[in-house]
Amino acid sequence: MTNNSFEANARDNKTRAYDDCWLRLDGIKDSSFQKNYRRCLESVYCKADTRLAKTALNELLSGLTRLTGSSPKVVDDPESSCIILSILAFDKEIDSALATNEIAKLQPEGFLIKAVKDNKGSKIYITAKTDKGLLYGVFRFLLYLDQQKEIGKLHLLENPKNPIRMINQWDNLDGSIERGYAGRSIFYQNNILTTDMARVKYYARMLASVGINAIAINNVNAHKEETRLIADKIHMVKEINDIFRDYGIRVFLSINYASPIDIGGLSSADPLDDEVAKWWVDRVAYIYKNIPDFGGFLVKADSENRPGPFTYNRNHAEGANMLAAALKPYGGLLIWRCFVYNCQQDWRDLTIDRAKAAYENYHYLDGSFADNVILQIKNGPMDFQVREPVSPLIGTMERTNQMLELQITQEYTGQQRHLCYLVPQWKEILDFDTRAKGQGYPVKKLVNGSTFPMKHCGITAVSNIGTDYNWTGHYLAQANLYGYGRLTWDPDLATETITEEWIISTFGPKQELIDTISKMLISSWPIYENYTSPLGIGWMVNPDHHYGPSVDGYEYSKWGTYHRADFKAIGVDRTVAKGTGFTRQYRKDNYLMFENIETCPEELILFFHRLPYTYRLKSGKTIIQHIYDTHFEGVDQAIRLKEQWEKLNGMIDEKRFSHVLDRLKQQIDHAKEWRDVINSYFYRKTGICDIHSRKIY
Ligand code: GCV
Repeated sequence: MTNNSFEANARDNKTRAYDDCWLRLDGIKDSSFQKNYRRCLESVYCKADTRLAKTALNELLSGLTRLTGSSPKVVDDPESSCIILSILAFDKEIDSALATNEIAKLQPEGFLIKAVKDNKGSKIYITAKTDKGLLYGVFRFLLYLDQQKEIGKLHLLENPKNPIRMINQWDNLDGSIERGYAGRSIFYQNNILTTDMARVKYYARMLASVGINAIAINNVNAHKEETRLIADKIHMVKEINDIFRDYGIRVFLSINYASPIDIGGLSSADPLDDEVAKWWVDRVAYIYKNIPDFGGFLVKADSENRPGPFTYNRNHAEGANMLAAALKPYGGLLIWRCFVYNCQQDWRDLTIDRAKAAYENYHYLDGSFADNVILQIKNGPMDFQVREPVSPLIGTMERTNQMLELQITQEYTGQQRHLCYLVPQWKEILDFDTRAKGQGYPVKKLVNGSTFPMKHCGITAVSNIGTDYNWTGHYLAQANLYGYGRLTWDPDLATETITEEWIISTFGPKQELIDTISKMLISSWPIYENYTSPLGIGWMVNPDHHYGPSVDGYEYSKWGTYHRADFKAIGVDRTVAKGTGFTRQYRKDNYLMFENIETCPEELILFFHRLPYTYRLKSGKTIIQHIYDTHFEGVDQAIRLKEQWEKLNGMIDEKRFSHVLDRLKQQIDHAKEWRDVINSYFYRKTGICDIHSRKIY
């Protein structure tokens, strides 16, 4: 690519319309900083010419142009001062400039970025073992510059800590998005591809810039039109794959388990039926003929009325392995979701506990899955509630590939109308000690394959983006997508570090902005929890769309989502001693911790125990008083979020300032509704007054 064409690219108005995110690369504002390193940023040397190396070079050139205001030149000889992009073993002379002990530490997707000063000038090496690593190195370098950090100190050696770092789109071909809160699908409209593929490309850049390397491009609920993606609509997948390939992202499809019936003309989808297996072998061959680097399938089977192997009395290992065998010759992966539970429950039946379902359906199958099957396990045993314990499946399966599933889209956490920054929640999940082999085995060390050997593993999450001009509906919800990517790359990064990075790339380096927005973001999940669901109870939302309070919305329905509040007590007893026995699904230390009311973490106490409203928490408050207090406090905190933001008036452009302000105002109104509905419900149920005599309706 010539200098001219990347300049044209950088000027592309369409692209500019999308870059209202952390990739805006607004410029190195501090002019003295700019002056010191100017020369180094003026020339780029790159011999590697694979597809991804070209992407890396183009990203570097256009990124530097945006950052510095002028375009660097591509040089044929490494000059005295320049940036050197290199893939190891490609250019021996360049390799020799770098320390061999460092190079030895690089893994295939890792990179080394190093500033070296010699008597000829200063150079910056961006080096990797593969072109993919090089691309990640370039993005890290650009975002590092954007952080206004000193180039002279550049010395970063990073390897991703999770092999698979994935995104799940819940996009339907008609353009709708299940649980989408940021407009329509960026991929599809009216059952065909969008005309705006430039936006898809921009999304690929955003994802690659934080290290995402896989994406499932359609909803796990795959219906009629989506089923055709593996048949006459394969060209749509191919076109999307062509874009993601250039950013090192493998494309997966969510499939319909009943495809052999729905589009194959067979009478069965029984995984042990030879005709069915052969149908899939042929289908998969067809897909790989069209898309040789296709990633594989993501499957939601026997879940929420979707078809699956249970229809044929087959277990899920039998169901998954048949598909995995078809994918295996091509290196394809089969990602199988564990979100399987009885969704036709009777609330009167106290013998069923939905929380137990995933473990009951999968634990006994440990060791029976093919080596290209990965179980995708939601973080909690229920469904992305504001707070849940970690799923007991994670840490108790020793011979099965696993992936953690998180939800970036804010289905139960304010639907991108409320500010709810989820990085602190994800950190808690990743740091939860599963006790898999004793103390010191947190979730992050399970899903990266370092506790029990796994051939494939990692983290995935449901995306929160759409066609909204700002990608995520609530502008500040971009921080969730950014933070998710950074955490999948390195779950050990501190929340504060990720948050600060995002703020600087998005709003600039002004300290007051960083301090205020960090504080707002980091406090927002506990605030949301305060005015919504107390003590791990969950589910007190309006049915179907899940927005807003309805304490009994799901209480008498078929979904297994009960809090069982009556006039005396609230919560589900999940102990072995008196309840459903869910606690026993954990490793012994965790089982005992949750089982015992004294050691059960209080924020989850009503998830595990059924308690009278007069039960005293460690704070000395009764449960009922805790409910009242947190709901009043949550609203006050939401008001303070708005006040904090208002102080930034004049420091942020008007469009973003007023957009966020507007969302924060809506949040306050809605928080008041939550407060009043919850407090009134429990006041009327219990007849117990608020000791502070505040207004309860
Ligand atoms: C894609 C929850 C959501 C559903 C979602 C399902 C799942 O039940 O409400 O919209 O379906 O989880 O994760 O499969």
